[in-house]
Amino acid sequence: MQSADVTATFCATLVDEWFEAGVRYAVVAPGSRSTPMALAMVHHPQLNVQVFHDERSAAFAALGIARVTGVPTLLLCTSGTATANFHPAVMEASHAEVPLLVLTADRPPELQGVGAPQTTDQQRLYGTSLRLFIDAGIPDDERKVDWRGIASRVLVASVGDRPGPVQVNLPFREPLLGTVDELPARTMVSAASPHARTGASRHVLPATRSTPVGTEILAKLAKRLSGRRGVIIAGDRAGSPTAISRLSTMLGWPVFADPLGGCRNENELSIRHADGWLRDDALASKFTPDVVLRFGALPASKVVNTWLRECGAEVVAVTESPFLIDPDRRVSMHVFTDTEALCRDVGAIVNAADGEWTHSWARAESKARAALAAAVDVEGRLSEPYVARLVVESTPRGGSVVVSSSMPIRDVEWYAGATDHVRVVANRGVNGIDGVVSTAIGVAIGRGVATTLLIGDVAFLHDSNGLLGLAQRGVDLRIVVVDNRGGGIFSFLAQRGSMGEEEFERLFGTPHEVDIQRLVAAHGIRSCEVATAAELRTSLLEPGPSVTLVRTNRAANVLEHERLNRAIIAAVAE
Ligand SMILES: Cc1ncc(C[n+]2csc(CCOP(=O)(O)OP(=O)(O)O)c2C)c(N)n1
Ligand SMILES: [Mg+2]
Repeated sequence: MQSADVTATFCATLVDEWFEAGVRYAVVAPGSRSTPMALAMVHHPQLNVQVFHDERSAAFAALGIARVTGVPTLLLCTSGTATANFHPAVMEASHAEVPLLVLTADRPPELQGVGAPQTTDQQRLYGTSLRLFIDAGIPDDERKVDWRGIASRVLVASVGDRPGPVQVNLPFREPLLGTVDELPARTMVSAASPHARTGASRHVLPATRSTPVGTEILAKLAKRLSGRRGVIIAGDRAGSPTAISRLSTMLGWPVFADPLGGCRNENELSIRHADGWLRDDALASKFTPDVVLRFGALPASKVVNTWLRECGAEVVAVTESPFLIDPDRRVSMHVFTDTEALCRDVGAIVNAADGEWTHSWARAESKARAALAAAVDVEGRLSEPYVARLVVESTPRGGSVVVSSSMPIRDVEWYAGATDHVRVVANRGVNGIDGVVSTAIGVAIGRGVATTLLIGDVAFLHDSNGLLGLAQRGVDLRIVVVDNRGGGIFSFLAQRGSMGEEEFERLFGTPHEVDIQRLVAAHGIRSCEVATAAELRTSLLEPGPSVTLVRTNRAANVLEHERLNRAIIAAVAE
């Protein structure tokens, strides 16, 4: 076989193996060295291939797709600096446990280290963010039998106990254009493999882990949890919201319902606004639990996290991946298992809390909800908390809401109503404000349903390259930009009071003069500006892509948060 044909056949084999295992999406950034793999992707009859100009944007889109499908997304670029632009999304994927198959095209070994153009060291480029690195070497038809193994090794590593990104470095020698020959036969997998669904071919996706909780662990849990005053935390990657909500009802324990955990519903024990009243020390002390049962990641609220750290309760953490998030070193027992199995087993053996405990939480939450609903609407004018509520509420049932760091995610966590009619997604692995528009595009592609993005002006401008080609992607993405002319989060931090206005604005407030609507128009995307709740609702009725701009003021926003929190505290204290 000619070397170009070997390369083409090698790439087609990898793509075939990945598709057979369940991979359905590929995101490709343009370049020459990656040609053999790009062609293998677009020539696959069923693989959905999305092209993005900017590699950073491409990587975040792939992240968004992989996050909502739970299946690894292929991500391809050419050699050189292109590969480094994947890095932020690879970091997020690592921390947020999202499976990504990162494919970096490379120059062949003889062009390494000799100053050849567009050539740099791409080995283990993403360092400790990777679950596995493989350099595939120059495709060689003597090693045809190994080709499918390369594809399946990285795939299995990306969907392992701790899902995450893997990198396959792909050195290709010219010529790059070849003809695909017969592919090597698909591997037979024995039914004994934990990932095999059938004996015929590999089906590793989506990964299912339903490990029963052992009796020894259950006995330990019963001792810690039974009959006690507990609270449940359901954060990102908490696992089955239905199982957690059912356990909450059975035990009479409130659930701190982070929107990312899926338990934020109309149930009276679904606690949405505790961040407000836990700011009051006297009130907070009346709600001290004996034990905290935490599923998944921590919420964003500093108030809630500080209260959890300092209230003295024992903390039991349950995670569906072996990695424990415990920055405060408060966890005394960590169970790595399937949430549904754990909830079922614990529900069967643990006695409920006393009724007074359950009632006091339900009462507080219902008062907080009523007070907030009344206070947040001031003649229909839009504040940042109100926008967060309206964006969630206005997203069609079954749709997605993507929320940017940093005030939008907080406003949704603190002030939004129920979110169980939608899927809420945020990049909270490393909390970056980069790539958020592109992540939302990925979410919209991956789920194929209406998607709303709530984002601040700085984060929006940071990833305005996400708008490249958006008008042509056929996705229903409705972007709401809260434009407070800079970083509103910093007005809540100690930095604000510790320096003069001018220095604060220069370093933290960072105002800008960008005309966002004109920027959006340059990309051929519809936009409008709204000032009232009715206008925002109307604007969100229409399918996207669209951008809705809401102008707010950073200083007034701090006061509005204080006003709402006071209203919540007053109502709960009553
Ligand atoms: C990539 C990255 N750079 C910088 C930061 C630090 N940072 C956090 S919030 C923020 C400002 C965000 O402003 P905006 O998007 O307008 O939201 P607002 O705070 O105004 O709601 C910055 C710069 C970050 N988290 N990620
Ligand atoms: Mg802002």
